[in-house]
Formats: sequence, structure tokens, C-alpha cells
Amino acid sequence: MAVGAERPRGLPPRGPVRLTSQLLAARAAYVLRGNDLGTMTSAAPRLYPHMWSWDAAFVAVGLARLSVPRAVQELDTLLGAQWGDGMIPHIVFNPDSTGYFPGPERWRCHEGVTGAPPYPATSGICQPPVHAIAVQRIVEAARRQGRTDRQAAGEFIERAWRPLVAWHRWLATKRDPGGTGRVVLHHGWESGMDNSPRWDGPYARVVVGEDLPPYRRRDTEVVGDPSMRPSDREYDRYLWLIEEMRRAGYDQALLHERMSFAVEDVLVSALLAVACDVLADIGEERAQPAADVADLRAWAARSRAGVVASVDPVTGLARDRDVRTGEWLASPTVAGFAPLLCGGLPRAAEAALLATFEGEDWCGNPGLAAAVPPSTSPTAGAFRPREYWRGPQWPVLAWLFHWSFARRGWAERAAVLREEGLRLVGAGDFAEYYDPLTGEPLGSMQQSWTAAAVLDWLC
Ligand code: 2M8
Repeated sequence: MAVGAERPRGLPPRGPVRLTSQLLAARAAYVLRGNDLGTMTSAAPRLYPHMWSWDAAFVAVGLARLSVPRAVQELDTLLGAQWGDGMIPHIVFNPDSTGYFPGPERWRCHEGVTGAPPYPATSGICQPPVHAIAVQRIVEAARRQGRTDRQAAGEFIERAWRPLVAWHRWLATKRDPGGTGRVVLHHGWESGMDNSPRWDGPYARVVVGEDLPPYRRRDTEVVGDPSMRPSDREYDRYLWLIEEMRRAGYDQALLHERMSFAVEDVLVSALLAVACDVLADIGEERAQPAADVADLRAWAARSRAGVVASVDPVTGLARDRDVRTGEWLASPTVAGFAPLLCGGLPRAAEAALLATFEGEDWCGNPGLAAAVPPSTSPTAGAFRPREYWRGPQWPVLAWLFHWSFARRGWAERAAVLREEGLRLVGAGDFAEYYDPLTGEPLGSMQQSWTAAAVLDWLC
């Protein structure tokens, strides 16, 4: 649906109940409180009983609406688990929970791996760099509050500045050794979009070793319908990649040489560009070292150029690249809209990409219950409306595009995403993801980042 146009008639009704904004916001706050483990928020109560890196950033965005010090605490906990080389690990394990696989005993990072903190236990990979966005939201929230909150935010930036710069430096150097401007990932989990069709080609080339230690999945015991989760075949590969990394001692140079999965991720690269710019803005405002700010600006420019260079001349969508084969990966997923997040396209190309975003193959598809981007185009052969990152709509992604569009000055488009995002979650389940065709809530309920997005939209 084009922005500003009438919604097509005959859309399926969005579920029996729609809560008032006030009630929805109150429930969202209740979800975050319920998932609060003290100094970290679990990503979801049963399925994900630990802290995830990009979830924590979105959670902090939501928490900032409730309590600036608690939002700061969330990021302090995450940064407290940062590795010596600057990597922010994708999971910080809650020592009181054993209900998730693979847990610390599978990663074995706390057993003397160079750079890994001895405590808390963490995984050995990263996730998309959206943390600077959370810092910016905390600063903005603090500005609206009293002196105590402003002071808490100011002190946080003083102590988090170096760790945050180190994190961005790690991505821009250790994970972009060739200087292409595109961040290299060694596990689909690092993209946050675990089983997206983006990775089907590279995963097909991962040969699982016969000596993969046996394991038992926990996720399919929690989510009743296994078709909403990745398959066992996919899990074998996920676990095998951990095995490869562990055997290489999580040494980044060795991973680049040896890992059977190595892809340049265009969405992570766009987020790195945005995050570096956002952090540089904060640094300038707060008189942080000029050399850091200059580095951040340079990484932002390089990543933006890397994203723009990936654009498919035919479809206008950005593409990932398989480092092992050199192939561009052109599956029609939401990651194709990466240039809309970071900018850098010539004006006509950007207008065309926006038209695609709002057109029939994406948000404007008349079959959608809410006009926010599905994870895969509903007109693509790979589209699976109920299968995790293969088609469902993720409210947190709607929030991310909403925030980016607002930042880029596209207020009307941002407002549409907010309105449609709220339509998706209006019944108050705070699901992890939704069937784009029926609006049915899927995966885990009471998912923290969904509640956080709603809080930011409503408060
Ligand atoms: C999902 O990923 C984890 C592995 O990291 C899983 O499926 O077990 C993804 O949706 C990821 O993006 C998210 O951060 C995580 C926690 O919500 O769950």
C-alpha cells in the first residue's frame, strides 16, 4: 500500500480483540517487568531465558520510557560481558537458568578462551550492532526527565564510550579484514535472522562433520509447533559451526581462514554505518576524543559505500555475498532494504527502493494483515508465512525501519509503520513474530523486544 493511500478493502480482520493504547502500553510494561531478572532482561520468559545482544538494545529502548537508570543497567550488564578484543557476545548467560540449548557448556568460551570474560558465561559470536541506537534513545529520554536521569545518562556515556567505540572498531576491522565495507559473519545467528533464505546457499555448502557431538534441542519443546522453528537439518549446521569455531579457539583470523560459513551481511553493514554515525553525534555533543569520532565517521562512510555497492542493478535491492564462492546472494528478503536505513543511494535509486518497499511485493501486498515489512517477500517462492525468519513479520523490525525513517526525515512514512506495527500487535500477545497473512501471533509470547517496541511507540 502506497503511503497515504487507502488500505485495500477486504483485509482480514486483525483478531477479535484490540486493546486501547493505554492498556497495551501498560501490558507492555508488565511484560518487561515480568522478564526482568534483576540486572538483565530475558529475551523471552521460556524460550530465551538469557540476555541476547540486539534484544538487550531494543529492550533498553523500551526501558528508557519507564526508567532511565534501569535502561542504563541493561546496557551496563551487556557491556560487562564484552570480550577483550571488543566483541559484544550474542548471548550473556543468566547463571540461574539452564533452560536453553546451546548453553555455556556447548560454547565453552569461559574455559580460558583468549579475550572471553571468565564471568559471566557468554556465547562466542556477535549480533547486529544496534546498541548506539539504544544509547541515543536513553539520552533523549533523559533529556525529557529530571536532572537525576540526565546525570545517570551522562555518567553512562562517560564509562561506555570506550567499550562502544571498541565494539564498532571490532566490527569494522576484525570483521571486515578486506575493507569492503561489508561485515563478515561466520554464523547465521550473527545476522539475527537465523534461518532466513538469505543463508540457504551458504548453509547448503556447510558439511556437518561426523564427529558433531550429540545434542538435544530445547526450543522445539517450548514452541509446540516445530514448523515455526528451524528444522533439525538446519540445527545440525548451526551446531557444527559452533564446533568449527570452538576448535579454532574463537580466533578471528583463523575463523576467516577456516570457517565453512562466511558471508558479507548487508543489513549488519547498514546498521554499523548508522550506529557509527549515531555514536559519533553523541561523542561530538559530549566532547569525547576527536580521534574516536573521526574513526566512527570513517567506518560509517565505508560501510555505507559497501552497502550501496551491493545493490542489484535489476531489482534495486541490496545483496549479501558469500565470501567462499564470491557469489552475490539475491533472495528477496527484508535485508534488501538496508540502504534505506543507512542512506547513500542516488536520489532516483532511493525513490525506486522506497516504491518497492511500499509496493505489492512488500508492505503494500493486499494479502497482508498489517502493512509492515515481512521478513521475506510474500510474492517470492521462498516465502513461508509461519516459519520464523522465512516470512513472518517481526514487530521489532517494523520498529527499526520506523526509527530509521524518522531519523531520515520521512515523518509520514515513519508514522505509517508505527500505526501498522501497532495494528499487528494490537491484541497484546507481544509475540515474537506474526503470520503476515492472518496476523496470528507465533513463536514465543511475551517477547521482550516486542513489548519494548510497543512502549516506545506508545509512550
Ligand atoms: C533468535 O535466535 C536464537 C539464537 O540466537 C534462537 O533461535 O535460539 C533470533 O530471532 C535472534 O534474532 C534473537 O536475538 C533471539 C532472541 O530473541 O532469538
